[in-house]
Amino acid sequence: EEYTRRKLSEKKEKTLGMIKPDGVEKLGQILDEIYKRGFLLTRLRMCCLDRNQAFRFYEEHRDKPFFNALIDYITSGPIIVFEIVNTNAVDNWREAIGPTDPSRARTVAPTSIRAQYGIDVTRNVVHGSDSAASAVRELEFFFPSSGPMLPNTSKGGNCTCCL
Ligand code: IDP
Repeated sequence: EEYTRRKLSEKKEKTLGMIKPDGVEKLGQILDEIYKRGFLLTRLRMCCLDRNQAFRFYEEHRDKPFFNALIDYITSGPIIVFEIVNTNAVDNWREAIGPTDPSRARTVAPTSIRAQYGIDVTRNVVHGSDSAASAVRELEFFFPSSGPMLPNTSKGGNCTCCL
């Protein structure tokens, strides 16, 4: 019974991971962190978000006091987004990245990615969907099952990933 419960809870799941603009500068180290934990990356792309796209991606936070800082940050340079397929991918990836605030992460989860590479509560290097429902929405945002992908040229060529 315990075995069955564990196997059922280990079902394969997908989540969206993101290396944020400050993380792209530490790309090699962060990819090492991902691979040493055994995460399987099945789709991956680099792109830049313009402000409208960033508003849509983070719309649940629009009334938060940190919203403008978040939009400035996430549009400040290229990002790398990927689909992770893993057992309990949503929870396992959230655990790997650690708490939102890197200084708190350094206390409660010192080996997490945010603890090691995060700068402050805004510039926390990585993102992970916070639920299975968010994962579906966020994967569809970056890897739509029909229609065009988000163009990576929306900044009119100002962006270092679409020169
Ligand atoms: P999460 O990324 O750990 O799920 P959320 O609360 O969903 O955290 O916030 C989204 C992002 O907004 C964070 O990853 C971080 O970049 C930024 N953020 C969250 N809380 C604050 C804050 O209190 N001050 C500044 N930025 C914040």
